[in-house]
Amino acid sequence: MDSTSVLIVTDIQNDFLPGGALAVADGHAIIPLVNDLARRFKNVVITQDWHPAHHISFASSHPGRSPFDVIDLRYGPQVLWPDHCVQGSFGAALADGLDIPHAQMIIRKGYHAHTDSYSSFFEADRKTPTGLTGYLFERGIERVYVVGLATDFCVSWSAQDARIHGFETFVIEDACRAIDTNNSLAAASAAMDAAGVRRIASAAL
Ligand code: VGL
Ligand code: ZN
Repeated sequence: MDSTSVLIVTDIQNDFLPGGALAVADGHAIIPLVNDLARRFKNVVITQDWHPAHHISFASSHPGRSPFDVIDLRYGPQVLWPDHCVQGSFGAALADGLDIPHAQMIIRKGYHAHTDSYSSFFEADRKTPTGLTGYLFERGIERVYVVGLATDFCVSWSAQDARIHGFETFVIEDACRAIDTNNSLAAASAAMDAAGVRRIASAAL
């Protein structure tokens, strides 16, 4: 891929793999494909979900609530999750099988105790930037390809935000897996289509 394209490898961390705290079904299955795709990109950014203990997105922080409940927070609806990707924990580490030594940047997100961050561009309040936009602009990036976990949360929100910033944006669907709670995958797919995100298969690259 030319130097104006970037691959964003989203949240391929132990907690999102089978056996992890917020396991995405079949999440491990994408790793070989992601490694292969990454070799074809000069520019690769890796993202890492990175929460403090007692993060606001954890059901355990809300007495009486269970994982996958949805509550209203000051910035909108928030799905509550099992404790996951706690800073410095094994679950937050990048998956062992990920083999992308030439990745240039690892961006962490979700580190503010009171705000979640699915997207690698904006936190869930939709206005606090992570800094990734400036990084990509300064690098002259025009096209963003997104892979990883999970399709219906961090991948979808990142892809929609990439469109907001004017990047031509692709989600490589066979290099992603979904959580799919409360119809979230269908909703995310429709939202990506409406935002002008192109959902493609790796074979089309
Ligand atoms: C994610 C739920 C909670 C994701 C992160 O990476 O898609 N999903 N935190
Ligand atoms: Zn998270």
